[in-house]
Amino acid sequence: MSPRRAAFAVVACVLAAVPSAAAQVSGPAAVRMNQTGFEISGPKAATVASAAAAPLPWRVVDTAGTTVARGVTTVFGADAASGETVHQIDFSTLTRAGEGYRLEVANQTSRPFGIAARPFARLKYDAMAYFYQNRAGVPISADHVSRPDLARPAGHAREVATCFSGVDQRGTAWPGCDYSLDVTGGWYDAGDHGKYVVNGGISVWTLVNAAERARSAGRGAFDDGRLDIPEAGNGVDDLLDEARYEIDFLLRMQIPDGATARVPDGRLAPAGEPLRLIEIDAGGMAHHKVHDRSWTSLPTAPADAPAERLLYPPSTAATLNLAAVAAQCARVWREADPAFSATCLTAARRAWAAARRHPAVFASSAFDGGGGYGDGQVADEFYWAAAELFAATGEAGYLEALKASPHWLGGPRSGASATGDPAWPATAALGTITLAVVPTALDPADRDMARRRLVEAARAYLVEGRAQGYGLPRGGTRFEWGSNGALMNRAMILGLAHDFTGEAAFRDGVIHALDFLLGRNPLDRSFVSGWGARPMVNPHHRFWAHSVDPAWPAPPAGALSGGPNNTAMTDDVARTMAGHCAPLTCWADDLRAYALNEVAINWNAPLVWVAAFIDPAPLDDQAAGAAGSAGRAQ
Ligand code: 9MR
Ligand code: 9MR
Repeated sequence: MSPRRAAFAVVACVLAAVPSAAAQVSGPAAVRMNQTGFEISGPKAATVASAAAAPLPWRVVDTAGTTVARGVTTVFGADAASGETVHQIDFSTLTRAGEGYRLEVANQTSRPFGIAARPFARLKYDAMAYFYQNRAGVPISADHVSRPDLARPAGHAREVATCFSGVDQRGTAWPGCDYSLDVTGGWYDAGDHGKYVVNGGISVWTLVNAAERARSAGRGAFDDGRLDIPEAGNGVDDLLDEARYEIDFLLRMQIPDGATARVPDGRLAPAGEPLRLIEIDAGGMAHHKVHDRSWTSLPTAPADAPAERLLYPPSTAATLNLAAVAAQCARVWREADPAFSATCLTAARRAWAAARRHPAVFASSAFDGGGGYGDGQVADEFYWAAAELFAATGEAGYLEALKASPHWLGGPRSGASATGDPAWPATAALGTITLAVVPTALDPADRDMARRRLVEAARAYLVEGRAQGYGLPRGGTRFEWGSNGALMNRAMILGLAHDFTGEAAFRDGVIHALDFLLGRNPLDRSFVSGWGARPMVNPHHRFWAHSVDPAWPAPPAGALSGGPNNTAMTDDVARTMAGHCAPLTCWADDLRAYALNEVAINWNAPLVWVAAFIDPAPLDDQAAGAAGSAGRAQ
């Protein structure tokens, strides 16, 4: 793959003609509800648009036409996020399992829905399949995918890359480096083929946290052999196997001792001006990312990707992501694989030391061919990494660093993400979660404080949800790129609050977040491929590109769309919608709409966490079904 061939990729922004009505889904219904259905004893809610000022009678009828529940709506009124005037319906009192129910209200009838013991049992597995199918470096085997057309040859089978050299988009001249790293493997980030340490970090952490929770709950959903991956049968939990596939890659992104690098000097140069570079001893730091020299077009199969792959300069944020997940790895694999655990611990310590030496090396986003993932605030990454290193080692030095941090025992709002959700640039809550759930030498009072902070955040999410006509546990009218992923991160905090308190309202809040994803939204869409009557079908993805060329596969089930975005409407489709859509309707099921409808590891990972929280048992667990509401008990 020469740089010369990469020049052809400048056509990246010109896509093949996209069929105007790409989505093959049925028309919208007036009654919006979770299209997958409801748990027997779980909350059951729907939203219907109506300007009626008084409550409206509703009823649920079964397939025989018998009324099985009735009541009146709650008038919600004007709902700014959807741009509608709505009523809410709570039919939680209906607890009889069945199929083909319909909810009738104000001359409107919902599509048929079911009530079942475990409607979401499969979701965690579909959501996990996303990761195997986006592996770089190995063929995706027909043996492990749900349809033959999803199989593909290995992409970037031997990925040996050197550092970007040349002049970037803001005029900074980068010298390159005198080494190459073999960075084969890991997952592609999203619809593009970039691999970004910052986003890999939060995604791995979330999956490993889900694996630990599953193991401590003793329900076995991710035991060896439960996932359809090549490693099934190796004696290790499959969720850990999948996470390790990314950890192995992240470890490869660490710079060898003795290497130097030229990096930005940490001062913020005015936009458009070249950065000032200084030379540093870079051993132990992590390269921020590896990606194509310039954007490739869609579709592009990973195995045919034409562009040269390059390492981009190291950053403090990437180095701390590596420190955090490598420390988590050292702890979690200690018994399963002591040698791997030791490798992880060495990498984590080296990364921590390197980040302390160079605490203000920020990634520049002025490169073509990949996402930026720039983050100018790394106090939260320092805190997260210190928490993981402390949990792994119990050493006093890391505890001192934790206590000195502005984020010490801080909840999700600590870390300054705009919405108060954990996110790739806002990782403080991840550290607090680890301190709250992992047995460590922490003073129990401090551990309790960490839990309290998470519970406080979860309570605030529930309060916000009451101000939404569609019930999602998030307030306001500003939705960012990847808002569905943010919603799943909130649902994870709600799930933890349920673990800590046992309060049913927190679990109900998780269901309300899933309700939104799976159909209770003003578009009457499910944002998860393969789930619900009107699923997302046209993601921004270079291989699952069926909507632009039928020769390419449609997505497998279980991929989560980025979701409504009315704040960063940068792609061609979003641009034409800007100013014309109510906040929660600023979305399109269109491959071209990467700001609205991309799929990504950091959005699917919390979907896995949440789906496993709601239903932690394997599919064939009869006891879980008989229990009525799988996963309700801790
Ligand atoms: O395909 C790219 C997607 O994965 C990114 O999220 C997005 C934003 O960084 O960029 C996409 O690539 C587009 C590029 O930014 C501009 N030209 C069109 C590219 C393909 O849609
Ligand atoms: O998820 C990222 C979002 O928070 C940013 O606003 C956006 C623009 O910088 O980039 C998103 O991440 C994309 C990344 O840059 C490239 N791969 C696809 C990611 C998801 O769209």
